[in-house]
Amino acid sequence: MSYETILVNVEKNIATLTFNRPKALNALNDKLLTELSTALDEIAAQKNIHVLVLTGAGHKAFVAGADITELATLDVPQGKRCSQKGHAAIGKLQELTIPVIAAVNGFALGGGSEMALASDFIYASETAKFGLPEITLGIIPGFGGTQRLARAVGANIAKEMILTGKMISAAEAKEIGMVNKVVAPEALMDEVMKTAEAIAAKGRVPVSAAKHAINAGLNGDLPSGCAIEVEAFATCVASGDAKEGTSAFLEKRKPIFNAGSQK
Ligand code: CO8
Repeated sequence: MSYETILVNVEKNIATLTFNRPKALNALNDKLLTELSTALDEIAAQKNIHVLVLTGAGHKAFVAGADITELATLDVPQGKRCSQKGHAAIGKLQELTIPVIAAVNGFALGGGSEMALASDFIYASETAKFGLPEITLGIIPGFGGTQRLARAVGANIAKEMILTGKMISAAEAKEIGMVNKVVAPEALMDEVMKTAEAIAAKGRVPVSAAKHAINAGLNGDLPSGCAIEVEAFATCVASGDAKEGTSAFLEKRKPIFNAGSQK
């Protein structure tokens, strides 16, 4: 399916979704949120896709936030609907059973940082900049930033960033634990793809079970998280992936997972 505001490309079991409004630094407008939600449904339905990579078109921005031209005209009910629509799309991203890697290639501000935070982890180019500048616009993060940033980097750092609205460099984002890896701009997609391919070569069942157990556990206490892990582990042991992984070890060969869905 083709879209106006995003591009979706699938190669070797990895989907790349590119936010594609470069003239507006890939700002998230209403149309983009609708298309993102539809694309995520399509990606979830394709069992040959094992990893999703997110990035932004052009060299300047990942996503420079929600589209301020649309935000400027909202009243209270419209503001609520807009925030809920963003939460629904970004929540769907987080809930995908496949891993999502954000390749942040430039500005990731407001809704852009919120989108990246809903991925499973972030790689960034040295030129990337992160921030939740909403306070400067007289608003607050409305696509999950108050929740996901605090969970990712701790409440104190999240409060400082959200209350000042300051931008931070990719290196600072790595230092606070928001970003896993920082590389030269020209190396970003190669690095992300290397990691995506490493994950895509693992079994789909244990990859999604591990993601589910980590995410679900973070929303509750330790005993509940451990109980979720027990269930997810039990699902894995009976899977073809476990059969292949353990047989390969015992037969002293490399495992071949997802044989039916490799293209
Ligand atoms: N929305 C709409 N257009 C944008 C946005 C945006 N967020 N960001 C940049 N643009 C546009 C600019 O208006 C400009 O358009 P034009 O060429 O037509 O004038 C073009 O992109 C290029 O931008 P600049 O000329 O400003 O480029 P600079 O290199 O000078 O600056 C910056 C780059 C620093 C990224 C700057 O553009 C900027 O500060 N942008 C706004 C960043 C921001 O405040 N983001 C947060 C938005 S609010 C948000 O995300 C809330 C999410 C939750 C919403 C909940 C729903 C209710």
